Amino acid sequence: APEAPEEKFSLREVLDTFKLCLSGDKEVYVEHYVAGWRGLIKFLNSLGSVFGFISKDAVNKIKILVTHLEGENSSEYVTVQSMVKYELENELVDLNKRGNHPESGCRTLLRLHRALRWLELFLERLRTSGEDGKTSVMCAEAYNESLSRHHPWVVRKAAGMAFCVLPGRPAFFEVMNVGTPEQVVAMLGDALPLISEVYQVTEELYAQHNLLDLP
Ligand code: 1Q0
Repeated sequence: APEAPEEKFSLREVLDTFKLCLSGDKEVYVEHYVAGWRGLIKFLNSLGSVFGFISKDAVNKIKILVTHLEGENSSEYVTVQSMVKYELENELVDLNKRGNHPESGCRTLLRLHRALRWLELFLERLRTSGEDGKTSVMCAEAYNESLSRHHPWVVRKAAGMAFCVLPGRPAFFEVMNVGTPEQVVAMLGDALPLISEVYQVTEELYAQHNLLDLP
């Protein structure tokens, strides 16, 4: 049966949402950040049910952020900058240990932020790899250099097993729905600086406010 069009992943769409993420004065719009992740999760889901435990957690995080975006204080959640300011000033963040605010925007977005670093490293490897490059190895290396240090052993183990069943580079490129491998590589070249800038801006903001280790 043909896929519903809205379920079909397109790398270009994701690229466009990440383009919209940064405002002129380098604030990060939560709405577009969330939309970018939605697109990526679509992609993840198309890879099969082995990735269900990953996509479930990501969907959960997105739901939490959407609740803030649509809640009574929605105007405080327009950008990551305004969210950080609002939640810190109103003591809505658990800073040292988990407590009354397990669903703060700050700690929730931090999890996605760390995953964005994984994405950046993975896509960079994908972009520069040869035709016979192994996506499972690229993915594992990117993970080990970033997200893995924030995960307990059992999650690292499960992630490692999931990486093993990733499709090869050609199939992977196909799912991206862009065109020839050369066109995918070109588009990755366009996308990476954007993703990287969104990551850097968020990283600096979190570092400034000492939020990089939120429980
Ligand atoms: C393509 C293969 C995808 C592999 C994704 C690598 C990430 C592995 C992460 C596995 C952990 C998931 C289980 C839950 C962990 C949570 O404990 C953890 C911490 O949260 P908390 O509340 O317990 O403190 N959660 C996280 O670390 C968040 C992880 C979110 C991962 C979202 C990954 C979405 C992946 C999208 C696929 C992108 C494909 C790239 C190619 C597309 C081209 C643009």
